[in-house]
Amino acid sequence: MYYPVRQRVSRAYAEVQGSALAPDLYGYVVFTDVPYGTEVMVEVSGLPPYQPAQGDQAPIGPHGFHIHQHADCGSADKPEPFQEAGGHWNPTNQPHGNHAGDFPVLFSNNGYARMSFFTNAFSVEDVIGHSVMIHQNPDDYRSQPSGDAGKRIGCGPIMALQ
Ligand SMILES: [Cu+2]
Repeated sequence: MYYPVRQRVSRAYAEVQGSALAPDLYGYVVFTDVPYGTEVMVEVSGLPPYQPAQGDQAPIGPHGFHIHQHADCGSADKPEPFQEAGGHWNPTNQPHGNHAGDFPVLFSNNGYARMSFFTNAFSVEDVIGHSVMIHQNPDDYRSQPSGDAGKRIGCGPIMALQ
């Protein structure tokens, strides 16, 4: 059996920059059109050190990870960074936990994370013009509207590739 390589594969790319809360954070997310959906691959370094929960303070890490509405990662230095990116991208009007851009949490390995996963919740084209966002705290996949994932530490506008 012969398996032809597809002539046209769509990809999108986001370069992730840290906010003042994680100034060394840097990395990328690649979205690739695959059979039945989209593969999302992320590689980042410079995540903050893990801190366990203390009292009513949420743990730092693993990190909530989502698609947000706007491809605008301005105000990296404000106390509440990246507010320009808006709230969660939620094209099908679902509760948080089932937003199209609700991703698995990102686990840090001494600041480094690498993860890939599959989703059929969107195509590559759908996410262009939005942004990826990494949060300080874990996502509980329950609190509305954004999983109580805390402040925004990394952001990248999603752009079409090639
Ligand atoms: Cu988010």
